[in-house]
Amino acid sequence: MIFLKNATKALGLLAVFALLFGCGKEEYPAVDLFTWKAKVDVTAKANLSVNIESSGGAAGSEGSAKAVDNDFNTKFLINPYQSNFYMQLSFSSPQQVASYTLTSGNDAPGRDPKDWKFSGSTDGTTWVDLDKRTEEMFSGRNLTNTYNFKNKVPYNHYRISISAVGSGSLFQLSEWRLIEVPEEQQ
Ligand SMILES: [Ca+2]
Repeated sequence: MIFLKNATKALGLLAVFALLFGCGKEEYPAVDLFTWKAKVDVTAKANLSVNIESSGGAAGSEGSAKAVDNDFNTKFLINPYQSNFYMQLSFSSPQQVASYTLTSGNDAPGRDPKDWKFSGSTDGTTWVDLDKRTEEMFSGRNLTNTYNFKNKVPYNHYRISISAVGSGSLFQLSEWRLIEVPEEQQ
């Protein structure tokens, strides 16, 4: 009983110290609720184009449309993959994209993207490099990795140029999503 009483006293003292010195107090950044904008997945507003298509066409069972259908259980597959391969999403009005996700396929990790660059363009001709990744890995199948970077400019076109896959001569991807991130959240 004495031990319990002492333990209770000790806990009480700890609680007082915590209150006095602010232990455990959460710190939130100042947010103006009137101007705050949420991060938004804008993929559905865009049109996808690719420079290498699946053998069954864009609308085929493993065509490029499957990379942006918001379904992790469908995938885009090309055979053979070539190192000049890219996918492009184009918007009718510019979007301030500063994050994207890639979701690995259901099988064969060697077909996952490994090296790539992510670029933005206003006119679809002149490109600005926004993000570059090398030796990327997916730690599981149908697994989503998120890639964040800073970008203040709203672009009409975004392109991911995949210069290497894990191994072999095929490429596959379950999903590619673009996220609009307001400047104050970057
Ligand atoms: Ca999909």
